[in-house]
Amino acid sequence: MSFLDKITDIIQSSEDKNKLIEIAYKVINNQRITKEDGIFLFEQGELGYLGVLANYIREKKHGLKTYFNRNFHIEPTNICIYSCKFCSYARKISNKQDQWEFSPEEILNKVHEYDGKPVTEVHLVGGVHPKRDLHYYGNIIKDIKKVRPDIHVKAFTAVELEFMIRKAKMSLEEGLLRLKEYGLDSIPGGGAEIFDKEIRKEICDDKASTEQWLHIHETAHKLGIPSNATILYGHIEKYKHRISHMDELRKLQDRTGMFNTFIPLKYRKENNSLEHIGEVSRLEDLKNYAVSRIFLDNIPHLKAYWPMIGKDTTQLALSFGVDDVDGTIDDSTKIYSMAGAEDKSPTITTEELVSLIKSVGKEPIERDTLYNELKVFV
Ligand code: V47
Ligand code: SF4
Repeated sequence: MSFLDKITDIIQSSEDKNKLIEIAYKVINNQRITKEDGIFLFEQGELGYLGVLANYIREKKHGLKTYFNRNFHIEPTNICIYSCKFCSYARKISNKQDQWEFSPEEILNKVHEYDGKPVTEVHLVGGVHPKRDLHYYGNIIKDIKKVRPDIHVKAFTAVELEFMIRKAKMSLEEGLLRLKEYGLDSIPGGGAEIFDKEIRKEICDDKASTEQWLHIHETAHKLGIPSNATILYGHIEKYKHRISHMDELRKLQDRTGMFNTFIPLKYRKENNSLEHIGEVSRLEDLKNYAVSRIFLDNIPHLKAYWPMIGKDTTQLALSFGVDDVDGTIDDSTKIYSMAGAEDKSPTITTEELVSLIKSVGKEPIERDTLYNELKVFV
């Protein structure tokens, strides 16, 4: 059965058959879908149809390859000046309960725990501490690189960067270049949340704005620093806000081409002030991955962050457009465990990750942060 027959079969009974077929034709012919098409897919696309379409794109781009890396996370502090309503982990500097800050020495000790282990990436993100500037964190990166010159440092969301550069009284370009000199290799995708101004005002009013987030990533790209992008979905946003968010990313990527991967982050409700709105279903997660894969034609990879959605949904997501499952991570991230993520103690061995991927018929590939293939597991 051809791809188009399969699609036509699935949407036999749909009233919106013609529009769905038209979108499938666009995908087959490598034509970009419009924002209206994207919203239509969210509203009218049946899950089977979306899965077939997203998987078609995934296999065209990557075949059965499924990427992961060996990484660990360090969260230097949960002290934060901002008050994002969805955040379960941040504490004000005056609120000592459940608050932490690791000293530079303690951070280095954590890096030393991986001496002799084949990790390739450290992911360093945390709260926005009122007293720490670019040089404080830059020196930490420099010391990490002294200990592990081979390791890729992916550090600081645009929100953290905006503050630490401002605190150091530098321009954005100067600040990013200085961090690059200290050893920063790439920027993670956090802090994007949702770009729509009204929704952003509602859930994270006081931190770096949409314009600032986009400008920081674009400037980083121009200076040769690649990055990732995220969306926080499943709270008070509507489908049109998700599509507008992705549209901003798609336009930026057309200009720079330096986003590596898009990471949808499902809102988790425990211990934060949006708890009353609940969480979206697994089906919604799969739908969101699929539409993301179909809409974002120019971002090469789509990542399911397994500690957030759990290992089972991650396996399913591999047939809904996802080709990357992040990494071994280790038991060191609290952002999600405090918000009620599936995995309270997110660590997985390479063997487990490999078998999780293989057991759903995909091919595990160990990658580095920039998606160079390091090892194929046959
Ligand atoms: O920006 C905070 C999210 C992000 C909650 O680039 C929450 O490889 C859900 O960006 N429910 C930071 N999400 C983490 C991040 C990230 C994660 C994994 C990989 C990469 C990468 C980046 O965490 C924040 C926010 O969107 N977050 N609280 C919550 N309750
Ligand atoms: Fe601070 Fe980040 Fe939490 Fe917002 S999401 S309060 S910026 S730690």
